Amino acid sequence: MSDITLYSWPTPNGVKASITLEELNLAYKTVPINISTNIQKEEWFLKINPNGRIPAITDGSQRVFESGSIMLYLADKYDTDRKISYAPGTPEYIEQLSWLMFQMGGLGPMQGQANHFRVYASVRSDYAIKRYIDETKRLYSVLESRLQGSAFLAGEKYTIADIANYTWVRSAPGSLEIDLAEFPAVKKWVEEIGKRGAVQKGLTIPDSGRTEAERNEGSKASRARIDAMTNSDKH
Ligand SMILES: N[C@@H](CCC(=O)N[C@@H](CS)C(=O)NCC(=O)O)C(=O)O
Repeated sequence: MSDITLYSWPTPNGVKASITLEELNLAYKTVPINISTNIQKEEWFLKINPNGRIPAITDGSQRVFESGSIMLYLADKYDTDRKISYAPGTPEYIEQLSWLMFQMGGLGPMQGQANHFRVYASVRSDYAIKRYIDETKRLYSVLESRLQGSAFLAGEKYTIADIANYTWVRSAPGSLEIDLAEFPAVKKWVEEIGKRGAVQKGLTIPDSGRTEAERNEGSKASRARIDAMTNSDKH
């Protein structure tokens, strides 16, 4: 029996949790945490995630924070049919863990910094924009090599490792103007995963009141704002 509450917002990290919950067909309540209003820094929320970020879940008295640990927790506890995960102790589980950590320690932080400097920053740093977009693309080329020879990241089965990387990669054209045609196997994998009903539903949880097209328009306007600034790098 589960008693799950999801605290989230539809960002690349947030939807990892909602997609996983939807894939596992679990019942859960959702508490929207609009991160632009900083609720995630309030005292009550820090008791659920001391890092003051989304997503987080509670399952009864158990709190779980960090999107990667939420996915592992849900898969280890509730994916008894192994629909979206491999069983602990198997070589495939370690491969799944490796690609999950690749996203948590590499792709997420690097693409997050690329988003910051390209879309949200209050100064323009061409150095930082180039550094983080180049690194994001380098990580995509690692995914490309893997997906050239494997249907999914951990092997022949779609798993939480795919979900974790997918939510970030799918957002790159809209936020960073990265053309996925440069990475054909990654593009095909994104298109395949995007057809799944649980993925389509999870991407909309919680409702932010803005469509994806509106969010992408917002990113475009923010990039134009940065482009209009003078580069602040000192040489
Ligand atoms: N490593 C964390 C990162 C979480 C994270 O950075 N969440 C962002 C949204 S994608 C957030 O809450 N930002 C608001 C803030 O930093 O205050 C995870 O994977 O859960």
